[in-house]
Amino acid sequence: MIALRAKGVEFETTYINLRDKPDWFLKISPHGKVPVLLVDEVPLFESNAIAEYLDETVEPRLHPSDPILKARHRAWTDFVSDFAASLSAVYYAKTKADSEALYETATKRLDRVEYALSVDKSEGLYFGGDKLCLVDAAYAPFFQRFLFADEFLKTHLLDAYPNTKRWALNLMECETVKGSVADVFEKEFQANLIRRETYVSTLIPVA
Ligand SMILES: N[C@@H](CCC(=O)N[C@@H](CS)C(=O)NCC(=O)O)C(=O)O
Repeated sequence: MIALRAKGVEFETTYINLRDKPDWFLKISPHGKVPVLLVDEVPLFESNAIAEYLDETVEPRLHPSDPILKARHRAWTDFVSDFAASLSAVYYAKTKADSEALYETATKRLDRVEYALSVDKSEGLYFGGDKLCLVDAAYAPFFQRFLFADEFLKTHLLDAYPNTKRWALNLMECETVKGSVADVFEKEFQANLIRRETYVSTLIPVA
């Protein structure tokens, strides 16, 4: 969604209930997961594959043109699944103790992101400079979720990683990122945390 918005592509979004996936969706999504991008009736799946397809076909390019830098951006984009899994484990934990026990892995992954920023980030607000790149598009959704949960969990995990924290906060201020989620995002995310009986959901004041 962020890559589509960054490129100014016209697209239509259909949100589905992941707890009750419609048949038409199961037919087009090989793993039953979102996102899926339908291009001329052909379903593309896996965020990175979708982002790469968009980058090859639509201007402006969000990957750097230099092949070495592009390979390094791709490598950091590949790391997002490990990174996201470690942060989501912290806020999906069912007890305070379980959540805190997961800080260590999250810290190791944050350490790698801090390293990525120190060696491969361009000057500017985002990973690729003052314009979003595909590394930004890959990480932003996970920072969005973690920062929402962390308002209540108060892990302070990002405090030890100043470059990561600044990057995450810059992404949260970016209109392309902000507009990439539905208006009900926070409400739905909170409902998901409650349904999963997470520790963090017990800390969120009832509206
Ligand atoms: N590696 C996939 C992961 C996609 C993924 O895990 N999507 C989640 C939502 S963020 C999903 O559809 N979960 C539903 C399910 O697994 O049933 C990608 O990047 O596209």
